[in-house]
Amino acid sequence: MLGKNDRTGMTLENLKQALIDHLYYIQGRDEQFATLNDYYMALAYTVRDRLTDRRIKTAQTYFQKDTKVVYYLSAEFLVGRLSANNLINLGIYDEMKEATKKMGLNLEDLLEQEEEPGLGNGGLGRLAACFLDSLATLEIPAMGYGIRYEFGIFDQFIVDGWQRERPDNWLRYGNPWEIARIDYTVEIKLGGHTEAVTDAQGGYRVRWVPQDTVYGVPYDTPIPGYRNNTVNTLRLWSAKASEDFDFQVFDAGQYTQAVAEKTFSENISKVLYPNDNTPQGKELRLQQQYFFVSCSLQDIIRSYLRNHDNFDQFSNKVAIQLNDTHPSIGVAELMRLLIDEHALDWNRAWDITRQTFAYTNHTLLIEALERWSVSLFGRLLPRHLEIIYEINNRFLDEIRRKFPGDRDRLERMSLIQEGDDKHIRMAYLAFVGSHTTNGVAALHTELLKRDVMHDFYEMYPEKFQNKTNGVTPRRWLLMSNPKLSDLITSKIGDRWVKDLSELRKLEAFVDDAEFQKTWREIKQDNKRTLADYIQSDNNLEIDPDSMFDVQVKRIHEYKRQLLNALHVITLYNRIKQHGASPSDVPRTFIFGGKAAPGYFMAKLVIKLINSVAEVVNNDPDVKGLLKVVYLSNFSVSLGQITYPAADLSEQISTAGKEASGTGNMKFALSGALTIGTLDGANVEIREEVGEENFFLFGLDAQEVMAMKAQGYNPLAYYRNNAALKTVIDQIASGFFSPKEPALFKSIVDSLLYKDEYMLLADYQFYVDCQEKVSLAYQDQTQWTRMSILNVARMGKFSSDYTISEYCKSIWHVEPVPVSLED
Ligand code: DL6
Repeated sequence: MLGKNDRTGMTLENLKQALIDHLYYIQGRDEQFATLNDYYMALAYTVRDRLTDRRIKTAQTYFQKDTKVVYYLSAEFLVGRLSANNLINLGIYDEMKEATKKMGLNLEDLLEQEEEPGLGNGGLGRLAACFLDSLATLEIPAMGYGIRYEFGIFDQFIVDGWQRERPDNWLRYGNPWEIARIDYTVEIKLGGHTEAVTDAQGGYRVRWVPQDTVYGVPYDTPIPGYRNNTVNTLRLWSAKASEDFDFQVFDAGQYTQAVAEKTFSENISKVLYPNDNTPQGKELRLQQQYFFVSCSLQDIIRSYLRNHDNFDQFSNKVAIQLNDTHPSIGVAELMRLLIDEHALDWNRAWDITRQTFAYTNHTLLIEALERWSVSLFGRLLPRHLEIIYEINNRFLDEIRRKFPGDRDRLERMSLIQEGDDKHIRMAYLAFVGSHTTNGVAALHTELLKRDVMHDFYEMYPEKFQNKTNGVTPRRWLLMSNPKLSDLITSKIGDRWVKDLSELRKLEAFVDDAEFQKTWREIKQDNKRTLADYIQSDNNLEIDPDSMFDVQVKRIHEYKRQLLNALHVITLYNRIKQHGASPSDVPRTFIFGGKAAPGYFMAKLVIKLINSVAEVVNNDPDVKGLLKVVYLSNFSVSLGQITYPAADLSEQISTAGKEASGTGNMKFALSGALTIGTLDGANVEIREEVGEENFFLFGLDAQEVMAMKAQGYNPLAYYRNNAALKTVIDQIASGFFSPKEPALFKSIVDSLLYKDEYMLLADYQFYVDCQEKVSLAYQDQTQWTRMSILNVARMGKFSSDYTISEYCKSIWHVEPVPVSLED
């Protein structure tokens, strides 16, 4: 029977034997010479065997039952390290710990060997990973499709306060979790031209004659559900040259050129673009998007046709979610495949396409909405450009019928932005080509409807839905905060792991002094763990008794790390001027996050934070009261020790700019209190945890817009606020950069003369609110109470809940349990 034989058994003895076998037969090592990495690989293969059993059984079940399957298309999957998660979900973490111990090894040391696959930039990619975990846990037939980047998000290191980047060669030692499925390789066309042909029935068809072709090779990673038999698949595509060499060039004696061209086509899956919320419009990026989308759609059709001989049931069996616009070329590609390759007529193909796709929007930043230059697009995808023009013509006709004579509206809603340099608006294509569009938090969805996609909302209000983001409780509580998890389980049982709303039961213990004490001790332990990490990585001693005030996320002007830095300087000045006051709570300010390598202002903000740290950390007058730390190379793994150690979570974006945020949820789930604006999911977090347990400050989205409309003048704030003026003057005069006094001039100028993100308007609200935080922190009993209530009321932000809502009202899919019995 599956799962019970020696090869895949779950007993301690089975696991130990499997480790030894894999070490010997796969790694080719005996115990005497094996390195830690060899043992890690043996462990990963041991776990993978057990997953393979279940993965095959899962696939068979879906096939036999001909279930509807959700396909989640995403250019990013930031899955984090897999080993511990897989052990936990399989329910063999403790057995493996024992088995490794018996072999004289420490399981945690082995788990540390795993390279983290950095196949994403931040929130969007990590959300996709949480969703995969939830889909498998909820037993939903599902598959993730993306790109197997050879180089993930760059490694960040800090030199003299500046961010430096190094390529992330994560596949260097091999990846034991993936299996290449060469048999499912597909061919992708690029470039060239189209021509009209007549088919056998005398009908008119279009043939795409490409300039190049490249192969997509799938690599499968198993995604197990929590303690069930479901193991879904994440299928990532790697580009492979279609011929080993171009034989014509080769025959002409140009051997090296022939090889170089081969490498060139393999560049498609070489590297992840390191931009978060800022698309670049580069040709390689469009190639990447088309490459993985076409591979995936061909694969989906192949799989569908195993059980069907026509497309009548396609949208009843296939639900495809577009994670942002990155895969939105899928709308045109599915049309092309159905019309050109499977001979469907336009209307039928269009119905199927729209009933199959749904689109998630993840940003309100206008500059982040993807647009492709028509000329670039037409060069790479000539057939798709024709299809998009046809979709647009029909769509414009629809608008004309509904709003006769409204020319401005036609221009505003057209999929093609006219002008000297025409562009395709990918968000509009995604909307028009799908049955549902959703935002990722209630406020975000409202702003989409009211503002960014208002015309579309007027025309098709029923197509808009909200699906507030969530995070998986497995990684973001059970795995990253084991002590808190154990405490919670000891009080309310372990059902919360699969049903986070169970955490509400913790409210019964909120005033229990013993429980509060243990709660505090656990936070203290987690703070010590982070302090130890900082000691070894930053060579900096921090005090676990100080308040850990943490802002970790991508560095972006709208996220306002700079506002946080202004507050640090304000406190520093106050202590320098007046000495420590009784209300001063010792604080450690912890920052972390990567800036896009080409984003000058974001990199300058990192330099400023590190320059402030240099001054503050070396000034004896503030010793014991203030410390500033920059965590380099923030990642999923580093997040796992950072969120559980935080006292205060900084969620301070300009209202109306952060679509949702998910870090805000991870912090609160580990008992940090939030200081935040009414932005993204902060609004709903505050509603859930109670306004008395959340530190709110700043303008709301309406006020931001109104103030902008009136003509915002940041200089007035500077002139009328002495403390703020001092801070900005210090930055401007080189107080933090004595060797280069004008270093931060662009930051100062942008604050004083533009202040796009309204830091100065929010500054005093923020400083005042931070005072309230300090006061609250002095009453540790009250603080602990608030911390417990934050955790207890986080049920809504489980990605299990989010996914169950997608299943119910977008995908219309049901759980399909998998049995291991034959
Ligand atoms: O929905 C996941 C995540 C949100 O939590 C963030 O608020 C949002 O900024 C992020 N959006 C993007 C958008 N685009 N790109 N590329 O990363 O999505």
